[in-house]
Amino acid sequence: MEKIVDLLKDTSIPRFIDEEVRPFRNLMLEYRCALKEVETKFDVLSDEFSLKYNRNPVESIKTRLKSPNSILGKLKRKNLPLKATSIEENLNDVAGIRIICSFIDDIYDLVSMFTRQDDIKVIEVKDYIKNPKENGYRSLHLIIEVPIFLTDCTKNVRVEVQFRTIAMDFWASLEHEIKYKKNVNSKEVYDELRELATINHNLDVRMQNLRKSVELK
Ligand code: 0O2
Repeated sequence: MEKIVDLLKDTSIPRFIDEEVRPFRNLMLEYRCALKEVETKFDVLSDEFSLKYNRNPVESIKTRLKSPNSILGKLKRKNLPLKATSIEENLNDVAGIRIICSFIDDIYDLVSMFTRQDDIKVIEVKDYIKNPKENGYRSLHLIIEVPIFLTDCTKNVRVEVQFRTIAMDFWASLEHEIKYKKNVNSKEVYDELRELATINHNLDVRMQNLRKSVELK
């Protein structure tokens, strides 16, 4: 919460944000609850899958709540009102969960197990594994709504779920580091990262084929 206090000192942000502090806090609480709900669902799927098939499809799970600075930055970039209701209506990625899987097939299995749950409403699917981004980025993104049960009501809350293999996550993490932290933007670096993405994908495919051939033996 200190961060929102810092933001109040930023004169470029209109003063009416004062009255938005409480709704903003409530909204963040809802996003935190939604993340817990979704994380539990993947813990359950992973536990049962492990028991059934004797291997774990989920390598790790990371959750993150977008920082107040990034939220306000995104609202400003999109020329949207700096209000809690505007966050709720327009931003899909305030609550984010990343599921890192061992193999590509595990991603599609988990997506199908997760999205057929009765209380999950799929809003959007972006399959950057089948259709990688121009720069080579691969991952499968879902925007979903999950109900959370509060003291006096039930609310459907949006969460972005990203599925990656270990290899995809390795590439994306380093690409993010190189691109944003070091602020490098040359064609040489872009081409190299793109080529590495292809090598990375081939690695994923070969690992998966190897697992399948070992399972058949
Ligand atoms: P952070 O810090 O991970 O949250 P939208 O959010 O819908 O306005 P867009 O581009 O349509 O924007 O969403 P998309 O394509 O679903 O991508 C959103 C998130 O995917 C990003 O969130 C990254 O986490 C990840 N992502 C997408 N493209 C790339 C990429 O080329 N490289 C890397 N490393 N990650 C990518 P944020 O908000 O950018 O960051």
